[in-house]
Amino acid sequence: MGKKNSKLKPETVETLMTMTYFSEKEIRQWHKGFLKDCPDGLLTEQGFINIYKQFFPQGDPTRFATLVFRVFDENKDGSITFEEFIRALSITSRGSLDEKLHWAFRLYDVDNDGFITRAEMYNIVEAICQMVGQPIDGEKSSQRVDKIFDSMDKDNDEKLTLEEFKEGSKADPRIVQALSICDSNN
Ligand SMILES: [Ca+2]
Ligand SMILES: [Ca+2]
Ligand SMILES: [Ca+2]
Repeated sequence: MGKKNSKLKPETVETLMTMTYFSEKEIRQWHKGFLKDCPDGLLTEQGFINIYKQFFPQGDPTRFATLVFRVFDENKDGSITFEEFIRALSITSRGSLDEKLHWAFRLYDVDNDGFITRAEMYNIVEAICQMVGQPIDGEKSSQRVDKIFDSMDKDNDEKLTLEEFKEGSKADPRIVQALSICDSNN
């Protein structure tokens, strides 16, 4: 398995160039870095969590990293290939607002049923607060999540469609910065 992934075939680079916003040079550079961390070409869930831990030493990013992992792992086989990695990276770093919001929607929609529920929204916000080491301030934070959820849920059916989520996020960018909800001081 390792052999197969250790070198980027020219046709793979071609495909990735059409599927991402990266140049050939960038793709090759990312691939080099990817192989350094994952010599067999596969990023596991634990490896993914460990990367987050380097960036958030003051909190516990395990839960959030696990949630992000499932969005990266498109075919749900339990590991991230370089192709999956670079596609997600392309959207989250250079994608259009619509692409980023669609990606965020998939993150929030933990059970993949095409809707975000109130519980799913709490879940993400809590995971983010844990990651930055800020215990969620129960009442205040849930009030804030409720407020965001209610303003997005135009038809009041207690679930957000992709459309509602996109419209709501454009009207209130706070949701894409869920971090602000952790901070009980503002
Ligand atoms: Ca996979
Ligand atoms: Ca859902
Ligand atoms: Ca709705």
